[in-house]
Amino acid sequence: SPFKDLSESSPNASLFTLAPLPMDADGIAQGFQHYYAHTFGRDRDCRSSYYPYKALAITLRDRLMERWKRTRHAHDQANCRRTYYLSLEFLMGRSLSNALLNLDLTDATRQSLYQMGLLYEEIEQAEMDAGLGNGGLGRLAACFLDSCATLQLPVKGYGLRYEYGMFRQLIEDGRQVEEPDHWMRDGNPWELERPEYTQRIPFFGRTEEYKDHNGRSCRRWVDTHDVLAVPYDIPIPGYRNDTINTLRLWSAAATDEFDLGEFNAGSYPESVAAKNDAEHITMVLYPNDANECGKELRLRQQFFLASASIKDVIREWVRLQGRDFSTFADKNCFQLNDTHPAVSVAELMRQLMDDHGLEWEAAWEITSRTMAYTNHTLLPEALERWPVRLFQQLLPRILEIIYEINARFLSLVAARWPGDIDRQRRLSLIEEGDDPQVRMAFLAIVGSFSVNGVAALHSDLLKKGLFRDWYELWPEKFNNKTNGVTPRRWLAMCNEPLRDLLDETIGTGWVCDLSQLSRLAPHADDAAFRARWDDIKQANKARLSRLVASTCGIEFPPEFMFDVQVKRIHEYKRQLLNILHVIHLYNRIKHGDGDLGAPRCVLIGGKAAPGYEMAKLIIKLINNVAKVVNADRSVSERLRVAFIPDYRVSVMEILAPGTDLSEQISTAGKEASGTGNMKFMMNGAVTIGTLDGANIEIRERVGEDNFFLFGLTAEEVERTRGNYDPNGIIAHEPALQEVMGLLESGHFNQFEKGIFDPIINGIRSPHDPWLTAADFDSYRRTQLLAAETYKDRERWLRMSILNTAHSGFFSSDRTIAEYNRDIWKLDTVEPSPFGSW
Ligand code: T68
Repeated sequence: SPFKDLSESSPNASLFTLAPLPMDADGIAQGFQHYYAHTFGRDRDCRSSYYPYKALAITLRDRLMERWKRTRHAHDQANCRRTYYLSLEFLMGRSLSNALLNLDLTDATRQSLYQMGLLYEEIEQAEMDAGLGNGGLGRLAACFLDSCATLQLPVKGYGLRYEYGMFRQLIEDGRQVEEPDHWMRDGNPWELERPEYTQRIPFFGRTEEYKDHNGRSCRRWVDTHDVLAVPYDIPIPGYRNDTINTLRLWSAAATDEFDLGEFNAGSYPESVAAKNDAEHITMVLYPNDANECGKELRLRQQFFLASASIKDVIREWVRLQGRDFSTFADKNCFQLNDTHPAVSVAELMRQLMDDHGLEWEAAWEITSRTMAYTNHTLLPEALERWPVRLFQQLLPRILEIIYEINARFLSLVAARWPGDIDRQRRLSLIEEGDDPQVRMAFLAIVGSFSVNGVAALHSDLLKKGLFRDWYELWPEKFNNKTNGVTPRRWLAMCNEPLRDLLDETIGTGWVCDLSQLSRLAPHADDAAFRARWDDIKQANKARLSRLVASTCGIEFPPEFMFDVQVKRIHEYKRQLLNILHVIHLYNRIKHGDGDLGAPRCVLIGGKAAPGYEMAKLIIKLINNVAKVVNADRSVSERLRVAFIPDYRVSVMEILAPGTDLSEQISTAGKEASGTGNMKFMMNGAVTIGTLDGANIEIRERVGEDNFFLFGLTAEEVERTRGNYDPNGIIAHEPALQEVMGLLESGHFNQFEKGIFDPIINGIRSPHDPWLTAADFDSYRRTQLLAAETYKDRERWLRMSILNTAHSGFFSSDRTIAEYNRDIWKLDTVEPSPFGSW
């Protein structure tokens, strides 16, 4: 191994004491030139924007490096309690602009590049999004890391270094086509490989009993096929505070003996195949945002993350504290981002018992005081279950431990509710049946001291519905943590003109204390301020418009109302309701009826899971409707529609600032929280939405006059089930009837007969879980009100300003402060001074 310890040489301290690098335009220029010319060997003939980007990124990374080391050192010195955020997804997007903002180097960099004849705006585009997530859950993890670093909390993220991130979405003939996202092909300048911390992760094999040196009978996992987990660290800079936290991503690699055994048996190709198999674990992100598909590779990913991360934490524990685990639970906390890493509960038990010799009781005491679980969905089809037989094969020792946890837990249930067999069946970690399943959410709840939902309504519904029995058993575990988003990326970085106006109006303190935005509220009454707000919104709309023109080939006039819905395509999110309303507007314009309020541009974007046929058909419908609407001159002067392909973090950075109306129209009770809703609100969009997820809290804060509410409540949705009659509703509502008539006539699929039948049948089905027809009329009327309100410029601007002013609560700094107050209980840690180590 090239990572042997030094024996003779002993490097002196000066080797580790980095001098602070210059943090000004000249320093940036020097670093840039060094890497561009000396390291990459490029000159003026090179026209690619990639090398300037890479030279700049490394110049910045150099400036992160010393602060990063000082932060790690301070955490070690403080011997502080720490949290590990375990997540299969971190949707980081781009890092360059964020690093510049947080290091306060944006202006210096622009200036020094400009002097070298380069435009920053062009160079920043060369960075690929790190799309290591599906949507809200992965982006939340990224916002949380930013807030933890900004609040100087000792929190480390653990995830997987997928070779391929979220697929790239192309639209061909109106349909989604997926292309692999080989985002690291040209390298990733932000990562630091750490092969010296490689871990071995066991799979397959069998378990056996043996006697330890005290004659105690123990169990162990043997004959395993091991895979190496190699860590890569990504720096997470806090906002202008010198703290740099770490996101550690694991990459799978084959062990040496993997090939040797086979090689000696004379079958080299087989040995390479086995190697491939090991390395496939972190090859690709699973692109399903809701329903799980029970694939073995996915379970391998989950265990790989859990096992490697726990080993890493224990390695550090032993390095700093030795082999005494008695205070481990006081000093360590794992936050599980949904059930995806929930196998950690059993894996921590295994490592404590099998690798470190603890008894069951001691190991359980530690585990159940260390784990905390966040739930992100109420949809029953999204609840993870794994076939017992899969566990048996892939993770036999883990299954044994899960059985033992279950046995002990069920005897506790029996003692509390004697004879209540049905309750034991309901609460069992194992769902019985032809193909018994492990219920991962239940494993997470049993093993955790905290269980939280992500918005007030969602946490409430968890207690009343999905986890009712559990709440009855352990009410003290349950709590709410309403989501938030980082105001650095989602306001200061993506909306520079607005940031400057905010700085000028209320000072700069809002960036780290977003509640200060409330001081904007009085300015909503100031006509001169509104005019400046308007100018900024118009400029941001012009930028959005250029993006739509270049990616969709459709002109969006900035004076139209910009109505935007971007999120994963899912039936419960009801992109369909949106497009039905578009069809309604089209129909009214064609009939020359009455006033529709302001003209509008409707933009929809989002990816469908590759196997989710209905979601893909909805994309096709949106594109077909767009084609008809945009091609009709009589319509397109009042209405335009576009589907923006490959929606991702860097696209949202342009959309949020340029949006007037934010569509948050899920069937009530289905969207756990939403976080796009918060990004739009911060940037001065007004929401049209149902009483679902965090919309409820958004409306509470901005006031009912500044929010367009429609639709059934979650309770009404539940009551409607069983006696829902969409055909009756359609027959009694002329507007909807005409929309259905157009759809059913094949008006949007003239040459593709019958393709939308599944959509039509869905809307007309009394079993439609999303109640699209039930909410249509309320939606239509509320949309009309929004479009009329938009025409009253002063009124609308006031609403827009008040939305930003009351968005302070939705900062992820507030969310993280609550996680810390109620769950993590960490002390803040300042980095050690320069040169102190
Ligand atoms: C989202 N969930 C919720 N899941 O839908 C959203 N799922 O309401 C909430 O705001 C957000 O989480 C943050 O709390 C997801 O994004 C996934 O992406 C996902 C991925 C894999 C498997 C299951």
